[in-house]
Amino acid sequence: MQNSEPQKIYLKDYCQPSYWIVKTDLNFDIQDTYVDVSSKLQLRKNHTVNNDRLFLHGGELELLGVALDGQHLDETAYHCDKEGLTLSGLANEHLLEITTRIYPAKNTSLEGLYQSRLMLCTQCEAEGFRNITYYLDRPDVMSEFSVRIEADKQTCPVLLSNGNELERGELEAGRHFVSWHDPHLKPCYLFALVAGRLSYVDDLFTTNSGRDVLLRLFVEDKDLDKCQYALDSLKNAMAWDERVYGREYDLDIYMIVAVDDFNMGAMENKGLNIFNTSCVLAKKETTTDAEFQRVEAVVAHEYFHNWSGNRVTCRDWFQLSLKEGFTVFRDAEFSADMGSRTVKRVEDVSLLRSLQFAEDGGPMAHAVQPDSFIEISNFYTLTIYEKGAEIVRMIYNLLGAEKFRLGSDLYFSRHDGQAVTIEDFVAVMSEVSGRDFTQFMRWYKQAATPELSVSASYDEQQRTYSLNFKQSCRVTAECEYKKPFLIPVDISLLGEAGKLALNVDGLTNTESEDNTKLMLEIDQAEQTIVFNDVCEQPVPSLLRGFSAPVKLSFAYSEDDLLRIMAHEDDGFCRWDATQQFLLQEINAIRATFKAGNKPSLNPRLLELYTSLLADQDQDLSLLALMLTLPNEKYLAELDTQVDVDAIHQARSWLELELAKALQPEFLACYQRLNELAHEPYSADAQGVANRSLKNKALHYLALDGSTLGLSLAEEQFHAASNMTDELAAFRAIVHCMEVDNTTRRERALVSFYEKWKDEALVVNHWFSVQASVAAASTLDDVKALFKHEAFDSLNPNKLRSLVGVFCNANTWCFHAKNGEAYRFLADEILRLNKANPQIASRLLTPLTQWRRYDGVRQALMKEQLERIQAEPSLSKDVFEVVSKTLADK
Ligand code: B3K
Ligand code: ZN
Repeated sequence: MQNSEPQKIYLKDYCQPSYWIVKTDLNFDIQDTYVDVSSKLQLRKNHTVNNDRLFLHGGELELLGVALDGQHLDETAYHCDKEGLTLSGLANEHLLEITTRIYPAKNTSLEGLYQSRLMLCTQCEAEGFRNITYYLDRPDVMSEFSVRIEADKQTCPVLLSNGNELERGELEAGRHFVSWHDPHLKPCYLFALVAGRLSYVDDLFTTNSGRDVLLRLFVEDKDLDKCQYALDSLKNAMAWDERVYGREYDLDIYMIVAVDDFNMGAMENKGLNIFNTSCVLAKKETTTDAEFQRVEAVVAHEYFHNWSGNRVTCRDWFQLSLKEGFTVFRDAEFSADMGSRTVKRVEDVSLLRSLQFAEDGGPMAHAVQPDSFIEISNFYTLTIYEKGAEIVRMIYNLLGAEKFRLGSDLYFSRHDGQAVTIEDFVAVMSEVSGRDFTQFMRWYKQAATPELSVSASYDEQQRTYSLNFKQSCRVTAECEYKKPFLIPVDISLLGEAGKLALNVDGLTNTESEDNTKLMLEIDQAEQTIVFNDVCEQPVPSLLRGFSAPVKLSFAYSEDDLLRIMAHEDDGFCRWDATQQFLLQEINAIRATFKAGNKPSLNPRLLELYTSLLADQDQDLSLLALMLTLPNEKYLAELDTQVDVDAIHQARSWLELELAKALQPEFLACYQRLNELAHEPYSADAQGVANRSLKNKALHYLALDGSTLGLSLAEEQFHAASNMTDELAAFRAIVHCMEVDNTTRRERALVSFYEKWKDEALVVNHWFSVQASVAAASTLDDVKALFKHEAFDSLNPNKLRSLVGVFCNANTWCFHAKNGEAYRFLADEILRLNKANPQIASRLLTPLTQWRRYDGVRQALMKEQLERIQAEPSLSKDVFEVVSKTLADK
């Protein structure tokens, strides 16, 4: 435990700073082992605050000198401690000069300025700038930045910062400099600097108003052949933002730098995005379809931040979802427009329901606009991002596309160049629509997932159909009594022959001519909606398109679900109905096993799978998703007390039985689609769809360890000319632990590594596939892989591939009842606590769920959590998660 406990920061305590920083001039003098940073800050008093004291944030910095208005200050003229630098008795305007020395090569936290292979680069969001120099490191301080960088020309030929290049020149002793100016005001979290030996690929985008923008992607020499897809995605995103939101880019150059060591996906620094290599490099030989889609989405996401985040930014970090929720909504719509809308929705909802709902159900549950935090880095969560995006989606659905666009136009014009709040965003939406958002705001303020339970009754005589809605939401630390949410429920009623016309007193569908669907607004703890003129007992199709992030319960029978699959035109609902069917089946199998009996395969499920496999006219990606059983994580999320073994047993049994029973169908499907393998590769929706269904079929074919399935996999493994097919086959081989398969398995492991050992991102797959084998020996394999020549225990991507995948995606092994994996994870967290607190804290996630397991596992997890908590110098990041987790009742 720490000597003094880290303190909580509260939203209610927000106040403006005593000074603004009008201009920021930075000079970086890069030397071999250190960098000297000199800053000149033009300070101007904020007259709304009556205080002549200025506190500048600063981390562990070596302070070389301070001068005020040209006068050197000695140490008695200011106060400096490990939190920052304080000056008192200041006047209205000053020029403050500060010089610090920093050591990027020693910075393993990857926050501030650090070294990654051949370059120095920065990550400043949220509070990394304070590791570079003393500054008002808060997003409401927006300044005009000028940056000069000087370094050795051999080791650092490329010197980059935000905005436009102003000047470059040669210096003595083989050194050179480049200076940059960013005309747009920005908070320091958007500052970026890159220096190193980099190559680049250029492209061009002409904006709607006819301006040419140079697009430049910097990578290491060896990766020059993996740039074009990201550049194409960037151009698509730029055109989309012009068309859909009327937003143009605002500088002459847009730069992206690919970096190997990066804590998350990418960072939207103004004009100089920095990307994890995993989110920007792509070519078919080394990149899977899912990764292509991720590159497209992340490139777009960071680009969209140029308006939703940079031009209009957050007043404080409690408003993080203002930029993240809105930008995720924007990138999701972009991806939907680029590929398959339904598949994108299904993927997003699956993520939300398995991981965000779990977050909402655990000790780290927080509101989308939290009211307190200890370490902001812990709040880059699925709740802020994904639930935040769902809230924006609800606003979009309630307003309709046109009014929403009016709202976003007003938001961008009114708040351009400002740091604002979530309330400001909702206010424009209210203004353009005339809607009162008071109740809606609870989505931002109240934590946890609302539960919506629906029951129905049909009155044949009156020809009325009544739906009764009851909503509730669990108690969380910040709020005991949850007030009812406004829940938009998109609904259709399905008769035997199809959709019924809807007639509810006082309700008309304003957004569409279609009278077979309605957006109900459920706004009370309990309420009943009565449909008139209903001439047969219908099946309700509820939450179409997943119209609200709630846990819905309705007692659907198998027939009901089949009717939804047959008549619902909303692809999401059709997929969801198959999932419900599968969930019910898995529950039934669990119950049979529990009663000591042997389950048998439900013939109706077999029939369903057969008809799905026969119906290949629809979106094949969606079909592949329909043929995928709910994963163990989602099944765990649905259990009150998670029974890891029962989940694993039932799910594996069902998957294997389906594989055996439908082998001819899967084989026919595989063979038909495999014939397309010789066609030129394209990461477009059709290509992705074909491969995803083909590889789903291969997965089933190889599951029973039969020679047929495994030889098909081996054939595909060797013949594949793209990573999607190669990896799917590799996984099928490696995941089959049958003794007969040992030689084939080992051969595949060696040959994949030998082929790809120089491609770091592909080697990450090699680690992940091994970490996700569902076998008792996997933990030992993971430990052994730590010592592998390709593993780097400080590289976040490597850690995620091995530790992250083992602890999060291999649920059954991670929760082995000997507690070995818990101890292994705790050791890792303790090792990383100092080196990289953000990654350490992220890795804690699976342990935060300890209360949901049986007594034995709870005790084992608790023991490890307490061991972590006892560490004397715990980082704020780990402290916050571990203390909230142990306080969980
Ligand atoms: N804004 C960054 C995330 C920064 C995370 C800081 N720990 C990436 C993004 O959401 O676009
Ligand atoms: Zn973002």
